[in-house]
Amino acid sequence: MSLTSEETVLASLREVVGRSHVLTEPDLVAGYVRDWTGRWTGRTAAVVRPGSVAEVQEVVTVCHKAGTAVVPQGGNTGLVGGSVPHHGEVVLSLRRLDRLDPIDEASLSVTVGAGATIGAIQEHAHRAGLRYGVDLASRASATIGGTIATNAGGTHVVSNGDTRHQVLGLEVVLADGTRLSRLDRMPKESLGPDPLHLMIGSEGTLGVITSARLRLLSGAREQPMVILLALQTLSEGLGFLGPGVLALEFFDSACLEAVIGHRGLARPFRAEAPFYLLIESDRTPSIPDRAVAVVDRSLWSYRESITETLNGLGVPIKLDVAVPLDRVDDFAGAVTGMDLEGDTYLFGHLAEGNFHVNIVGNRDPEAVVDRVLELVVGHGGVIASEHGVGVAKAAWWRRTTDPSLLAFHRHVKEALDPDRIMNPAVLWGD
Ligand code: FAD
Ligand code: 2HG
Ligand code: ZN
Repeated sequence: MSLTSEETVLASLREVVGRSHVLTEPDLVAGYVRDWTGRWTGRTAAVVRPGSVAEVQEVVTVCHKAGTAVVPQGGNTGLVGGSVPHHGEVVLSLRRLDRLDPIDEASLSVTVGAGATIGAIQEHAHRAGLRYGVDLASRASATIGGTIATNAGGTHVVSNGDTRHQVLGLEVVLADGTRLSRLDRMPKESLGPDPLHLMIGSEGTLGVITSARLRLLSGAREQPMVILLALQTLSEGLGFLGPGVLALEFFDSACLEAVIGHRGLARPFRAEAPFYLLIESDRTPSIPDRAVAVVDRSLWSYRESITETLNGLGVPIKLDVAVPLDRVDDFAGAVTGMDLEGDTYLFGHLAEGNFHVNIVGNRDPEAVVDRVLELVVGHGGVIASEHGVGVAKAAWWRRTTDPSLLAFHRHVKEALDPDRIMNPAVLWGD
């Protein structure tokens, strides 16, 4: 943008949302241009904070007319570099759209603004004796808009499904400012394809999610059983899959040592093991004699504090991948056997074959990404399991997506965002 056109755009944006909601001072924008891990820092002329759907429409229309690119942003907890402006895009923060409508107990659903956090939605549901099905350690900041845009998974996919399974209706603003709403869908409809489903997992590249109607689950669970086991192999852990399992999570001994050393958590086992398994279950699983088990709700802190702990050790290179369940041992062995010129940590959502491969200390992220993703593809896995593609895996996504499917994605992008103003660095960027 030339300086004159930048000033004109900023003046229009101030008219739309008010001067105090167009942030331009470096210290005010700093938290919006740097990603949660610190791996990516971008730049922006402004962070715009609309307070209503109408304002979102006007902001997007101003940017569309000026040819100014926009990065929608929720809690900025994304881990693939998709939520920050890489090439000077305007940041469109949705955090002020945080309304929580009253819960509809008859249909077990609730409509919320895109900026509502997962934690706030969970509390709101809990007060009515209900639950929201997706949970993740970033719940205090991650927004419903961001989790829909990435189709976030989290810790309870094995029992509740991922974010896609919770979405009953959406409202979005498209790249030209048009508002589409399907918040009021009937429980049964057969009215042709629902175009708004394309927004789930679109990572801000097709439009801005402004509201969502969510399915809620009945019966707040008071005290499911939480068990921590030491394991020799991951496939041993998969043996616990079955009725009543609400979560099946693993981490390796490097993760355990890190959380003990840096978070002051007590050592849960005397003997060491290569892997640890956390099971949350409605029923008591049968535990083999040779496995050591500890039963306590606070055990979740071992698993949930890994990400924050690793961030304290350096800027981690994060690879969120999944392999078929019958390949988990092979993959774990192969990735730990690689010299990635840094410290490798493995943890993830075992029930889905998900691995969060984190490498701390390596200074060549591109080379590490290539080597690990090559291995994932060689094991018949997926290169992005729950965090999205972002910029971190954009080239790999284009290379590994079936050509006919990629052509479909290209048609959709060209139809909905022909001027490429919606988060251009993500999926299609360099
Ligand atoms: P942001 O980071 O702000 O944005 C993420 C992407 O969504 C960007 O591409 C952005 O452009 C787009 N976007 C955001 N809001 C909108 C909107 N309203 N409309 C259109 N596009 C939008 N992820 C998991 O899946 N499972 C986990 O278990 C998990 N645990 C985590 C634990 C920690 C400690 C941290 C820091 C992160 C974790 N994450 C996890 C990653 C992250 O929380 C999720 O990716 C989450 O969905 C991002 O939500 P957000 O509101 O922060 O989105
Ligand atoms: C988790 O499962 C999150 O804890 C974060 O998806 C994963 O930090 C990571 O790599
Ligand atoms: Zn995860």
